Amino acid sequence: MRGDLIRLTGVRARGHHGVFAHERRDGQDFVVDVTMEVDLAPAGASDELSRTVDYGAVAADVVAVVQGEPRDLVETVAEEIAARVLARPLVESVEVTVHKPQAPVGVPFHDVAVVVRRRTDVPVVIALGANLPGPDGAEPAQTVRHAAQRLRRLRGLRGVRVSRSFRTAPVGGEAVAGQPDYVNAVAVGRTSLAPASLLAALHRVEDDLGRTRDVRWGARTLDLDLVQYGDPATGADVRSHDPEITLPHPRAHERAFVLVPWADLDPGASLRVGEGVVLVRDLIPAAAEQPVAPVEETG
Ligand code: PH2
Ligand code: MG
Ligand code: MG
Repeated sequence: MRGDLIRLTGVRARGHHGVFAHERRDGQDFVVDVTMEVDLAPAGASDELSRTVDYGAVAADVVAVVQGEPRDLVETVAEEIAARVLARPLVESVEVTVHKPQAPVGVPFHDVAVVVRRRTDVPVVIALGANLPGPDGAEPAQTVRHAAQRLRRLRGLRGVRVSRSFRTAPVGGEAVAGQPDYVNAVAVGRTSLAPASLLAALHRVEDDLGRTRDVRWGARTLDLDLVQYGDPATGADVRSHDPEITLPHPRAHERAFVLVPWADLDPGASLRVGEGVVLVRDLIPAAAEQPVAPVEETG
């Protein structure tokens, strides 16, 4: 755990977990510690409870599991608590310790505990685009390769795979008229970061590679967009209408510069469009008039 933490310790409740009949019958005390990795900067800056994890709610999760369905093993109890805590938005990873100080150990002892560590692991899709040289004169194709490299090393993002790069005509009518062609690619990976934290990390990469934020839809050194967070095929994708972070990306389904690299990388990929879920490759024909061609690889 390398980021900010919320630590809740010594939550005590009575449960009937254990292998022995007398444990099931009589019950005993269980004591639980939970450490959660949560990006605390948004809450610290806004003073809003909705931007962090409510430890009271986590304590209630713990008690519900301890007092709930009796299990043979404390391992199972710990696993269930970890799953509940991880299901809360903003929790990146969790460590759960379940102590059983009255366990039937047979000799005098102080405490016995199990510790499980679990991490959120959500599939994400990121679109990369560039159509201006970088501050050091880097060509857009080079900037996209550089950005891909940064994504592979980003804390909280794992298993990153990046598509080939494609040269694409600017899409967006009036707003983009006269802009140079773009180089676009798509990256997929799995993250433990909450959507807002991942987006903030993408913005830092944009900034580091010379992005200047001036006009909306203006030509840019580098644009990294979060296209999808979670897997819509299992209904587990995040949907957000927050203007700061709209998910899935509201225009991805009609943009060949996203669809073509994405399907090239992952032919079975699916995207939520309204209430439906469609294969990315099936959306390409409707965007066929938008010019997209693989970038020639040089060396
Ligand atoms: N990005 C836009 C607007 N238009 N067109 C292409 N071809 N590629 C882009 O990445 C792109 C665009 C706004 O982000
Ligand atoms: Mg964009
Ligand atoms: Mg953007």
